[in-house]
Amino acid sequence: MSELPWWKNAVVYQIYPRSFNDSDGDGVGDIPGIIERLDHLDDLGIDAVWLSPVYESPQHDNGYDVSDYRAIHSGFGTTADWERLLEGLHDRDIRLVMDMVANHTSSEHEWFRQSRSTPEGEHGDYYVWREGDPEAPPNNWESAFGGSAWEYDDERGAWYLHLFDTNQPDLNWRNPRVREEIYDVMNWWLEKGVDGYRLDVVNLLSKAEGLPDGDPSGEWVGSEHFVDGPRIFEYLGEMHDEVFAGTDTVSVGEMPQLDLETASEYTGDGPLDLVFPFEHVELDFGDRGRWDIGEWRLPELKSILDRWQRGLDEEWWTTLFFENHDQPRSVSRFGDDERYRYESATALATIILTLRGTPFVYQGQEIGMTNSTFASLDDVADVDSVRNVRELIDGGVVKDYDAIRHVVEYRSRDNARTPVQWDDSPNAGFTDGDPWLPVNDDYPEVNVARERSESPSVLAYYRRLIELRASTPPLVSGRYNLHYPDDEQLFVYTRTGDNRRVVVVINFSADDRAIDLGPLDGSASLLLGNHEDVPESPDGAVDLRPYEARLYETE
Ligand code: TEU
Repeated sequence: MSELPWWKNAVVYQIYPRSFNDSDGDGVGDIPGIIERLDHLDDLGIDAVWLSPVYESPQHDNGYDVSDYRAIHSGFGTTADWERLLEGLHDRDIRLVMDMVANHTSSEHEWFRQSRSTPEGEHGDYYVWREGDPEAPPNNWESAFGGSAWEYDDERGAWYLHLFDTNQPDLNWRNPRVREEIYDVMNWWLEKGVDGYRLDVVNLLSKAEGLPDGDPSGEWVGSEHFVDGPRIFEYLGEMHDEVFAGTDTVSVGEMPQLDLETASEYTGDGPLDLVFPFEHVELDFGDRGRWDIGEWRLPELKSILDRWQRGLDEEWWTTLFFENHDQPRSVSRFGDDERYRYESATALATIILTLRGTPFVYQGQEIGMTNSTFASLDDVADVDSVRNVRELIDGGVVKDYDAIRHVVEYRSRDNARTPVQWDDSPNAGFTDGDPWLPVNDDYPEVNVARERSESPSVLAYYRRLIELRASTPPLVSGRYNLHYPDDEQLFVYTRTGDNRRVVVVINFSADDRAIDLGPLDGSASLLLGNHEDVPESPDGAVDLRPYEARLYETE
């Protein structure tokens, strides 16, 4: 496997620093807190950490609003702490992938302060400004967080574009100085030893010439004019040449509304190594899109994953994920977080860690953390949820919070952001203070300490699966083949290497299910399963229990 770049062999673990571990009792996670928990990552066997933004930030969007790209957010620690973290990770052979937010900055960034106060100055053209009637925004584009994507700035007497929060003005990528500034920042951290970047909303950098109105009936109005925009390949090609070329790093582009064909242009011979597609986590959108719950069925999930698995050519490589800091907890969403929490969390782990691609595991996923409860809108911290829900209430689409609470508790990004549950002490061992977002009530049952001491446990299964993946070449680079595509319960596929084949058999349902593994009989041996008492070799018809997953190896 030595010819593969490291990131094709890697399992990546995402840390959302605010919610990982608090070392100083202020209720907010921090870098020294991460350092205290490095052995947890080491035990898990992961190869790289993707660290959500730790740069200086007023934290309106928890760090995705950067006010100084070269400083560590004071609430998270110091540059010296960050250096200790890097060293601690590297000592354990774990790489560090930083998060780069290049589409926008915080409105408190010095560039934006200058830009709004001195239009004719050096930074005047760093953002997307339009003059005009203070009552009428320049076009009908919408912010991802609800409402117009434009804000009128009294100081400059002009509108600025913000595809996200009003505190997150979009940078003007047409300006070559802006592009250079970002590459400089990226190179600055690379010189400090980071191993790559996850690039926030990086397919939104190029906005269509003239900023034309979008189709008003679109799900994200205007997106056809800024998703994969006209100059995006030029910008990312330049970024590749200026930053990534000749380094042993990884680049992962986060890309809303990405389709498979465009994805294949971004990777392979394209400017990036990897992309995050979202089709499979939009499967359960309802009529009102994200702020509604739709029915989803297993054949549909399989069909989306299958298409992205097979990609367009041999070189194709993708990311594998069910969770991140923007997604609800997968066991609550796709599994059963009550009766079959262990079983369904491990079935999901099996999928993420045995498909073709680079798996990304989000903090807490490895212990089967679940969605939380948010009794009122005051309990919701996430700017995206708060703004969108307010808009739905103000627009009369829903009567009040109670009418949409079930959707918030299903979908809100805060579900992923409740503190990691380390043990059953107060606040789950996350903090000695008052946590910035309440700990999920289920922490006495769901926590790392308990998962370490109990058998079976979600954590132990993740650990074994990660180990197995690392020692089983077909699980990394083997060909992928789906069986039973239309079956409503079974998720079965093979990963075929040069002289070994792994068969993955999952009963992704809460019912018992028989499957005929006759063709495998005798010659197959069990590699791993998430249930006890599994025969070493399948013998014709096999009875699978709810959410049972098994991996067999055959010639
Ligand atoms: O997210 C981009 C993005 O598309 C999300 O806003 C998404 O629409 C939403 O989270 C629902 O899934 C990235 C970051 O991951 C997110 O945390 C930031 O808020 C956003 O960019 C702005 O930087």
